[in-house]
Amino acid sequence: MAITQGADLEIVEYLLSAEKERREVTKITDKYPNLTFEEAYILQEKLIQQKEQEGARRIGLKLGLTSKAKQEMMGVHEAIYGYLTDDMLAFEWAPLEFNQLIHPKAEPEIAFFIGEDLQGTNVTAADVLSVTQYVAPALEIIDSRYLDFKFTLVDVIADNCSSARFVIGDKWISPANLNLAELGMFMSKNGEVATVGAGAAVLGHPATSVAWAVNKMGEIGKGLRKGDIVLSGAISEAIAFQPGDSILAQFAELGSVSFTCK
Ligand code: 0L1
Ligand code: MG
Repeated sequence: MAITQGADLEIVEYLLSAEKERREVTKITDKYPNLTFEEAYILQEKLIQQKEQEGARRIGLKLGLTSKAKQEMMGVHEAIYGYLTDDMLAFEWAPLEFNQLIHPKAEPEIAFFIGEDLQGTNVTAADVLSVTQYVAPALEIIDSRYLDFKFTLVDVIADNCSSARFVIGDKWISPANLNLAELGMFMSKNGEVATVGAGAAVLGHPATSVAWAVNKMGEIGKGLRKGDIVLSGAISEAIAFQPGDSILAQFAELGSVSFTCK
């Protein structure tokens, strides 16, 4: 163990207070350079349990580092996952308050609404699609608690994969007749196109990304539950925004999702 007993709660408190007080902190591997992946996921779990004790409810999962470009940038070959809680849910009609965040960025994603429990270690993309009731356009707002958004893989896992908020559009449709890999998307800021991409940017297919997370969770006896929302991973790079900015992601066939920031 790279972290001693007691240090885990200290780390959780360190990250949670940074989030609550909206301030950047130095990454935890500066103090614990030998932290392992397993320990980072344990820290993430403890952080979410602490949020639950404070009244939050787990409502799903998010994938991170799902593009080859981002994995290469971080020098890794695997995606990561974190949890969504109900206090992260933001709405198209309610401006996002910048002063509740540190240095947010928006990423376009495809959200999956899971209609049946799904657990295992050999789960395929087809299995994921068979339990997916709907897919919908989504924007994730990431907001790393670390200084300048700089971290190692274990840092970001412990920080619940930079998750902060997410917005889901109002068009929820069955994935049965959609080719999610070929689904095109552009994201704009204040009416100007900022990024473009397609579903295939997410590990080849967004359902493959969700299957990866289910298998990874399966190794520790966890899985998806009926009613979970899953953000399958970013279709393009994230873009930073400021008060006064409007962000929109427009997906072919899936419609659009947007928010404004005040
Ligand atoms: O959701 C994401 O893809 C972000 C994962 C963490 C990496 C980052 O904060 O850029
Ligand atoms: Mg994301």
